[in-house]
Amino acid sequence: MTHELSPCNNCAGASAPCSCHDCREQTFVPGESRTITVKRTSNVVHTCEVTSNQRYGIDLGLLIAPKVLEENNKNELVLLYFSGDAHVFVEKGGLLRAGERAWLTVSGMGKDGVLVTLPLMNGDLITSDDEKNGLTRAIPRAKLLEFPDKTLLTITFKVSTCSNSCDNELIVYPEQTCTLRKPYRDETTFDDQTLGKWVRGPGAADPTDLSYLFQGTGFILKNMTWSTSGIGIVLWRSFHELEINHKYRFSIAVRRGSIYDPLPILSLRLNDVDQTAPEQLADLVNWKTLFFDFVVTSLPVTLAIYSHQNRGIEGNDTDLDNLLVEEIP
Ligand SMILES: [Ca+2]
Repeated sequence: MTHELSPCNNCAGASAPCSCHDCREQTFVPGESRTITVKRTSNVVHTCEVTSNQRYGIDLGLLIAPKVLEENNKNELVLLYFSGDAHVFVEKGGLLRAGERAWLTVSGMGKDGVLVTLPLMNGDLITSDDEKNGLTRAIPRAKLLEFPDKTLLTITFKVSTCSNSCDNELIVYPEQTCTLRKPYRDETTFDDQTLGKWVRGPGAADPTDLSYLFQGTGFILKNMTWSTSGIGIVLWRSFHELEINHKYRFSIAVRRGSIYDPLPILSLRLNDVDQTAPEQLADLVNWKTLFFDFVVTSLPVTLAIYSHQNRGIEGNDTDLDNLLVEEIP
């Protein structure tokens, strides 16, 4: 088999041209037992001369597939349960030898259906620390977040068997896969001057009740209650995409929307039941975050903001922003 690296990494920077691009790659399946002949070379980078041959008595079937350290026992990489980067780990032993080269990639289908490959090592030298303790490399969290939820990630690890030869053989470790799980997050900021997927309820029945106002860095939603009655659901939405037994937080930033009495009184509801105590909003300046946490037991889940103040045009005015439904640990 001819592998895809051409010219090989070691010759790319050489001062003299090198023609030995026909590198070979050895692939095997777990459990397979095979003895390979590996050419050992000198450390002279520019010549690629083979100065000695050495046989590794390695049973390739005993090579241990790389693993993602943060994955759970269901073979899932759940971003919700750790912070920062994930890490690929290759056990010490096997073919981990300081000074030799390795290729480590994580790949999966990107959002647009195109295969995305993250090169964690691209012909980089294995260090003595890697050889001694096993090799660990980070998968940047920001890169993982660019994949869709439930992406099947494939981890591929290859090593050259000499640091300087072009005529090397790449040994491919058993492939590892795990499923990426991203926490659910759905935020409505009103910055596009729409309600997004939220629906106006009887607590803001008149089309003129709700309006958008630019404040600082974006738009907020104002409920000026021009209707004759301001009581009832202001905004609601049914969620079909949440997952049973997963935990979520529903939150919104609110404050009093004008100097006129009476004060607005709001609560948050889950399936038509109050989950926060009705809260009177007296502060015209500072936002207050109303929130509650819930575990999904059946679908769909209907979330709502409920107005308990039964007044229309006089007072009962509210500012609302940043409606957020997010999965939590
Ligand atoms: Ca906003």
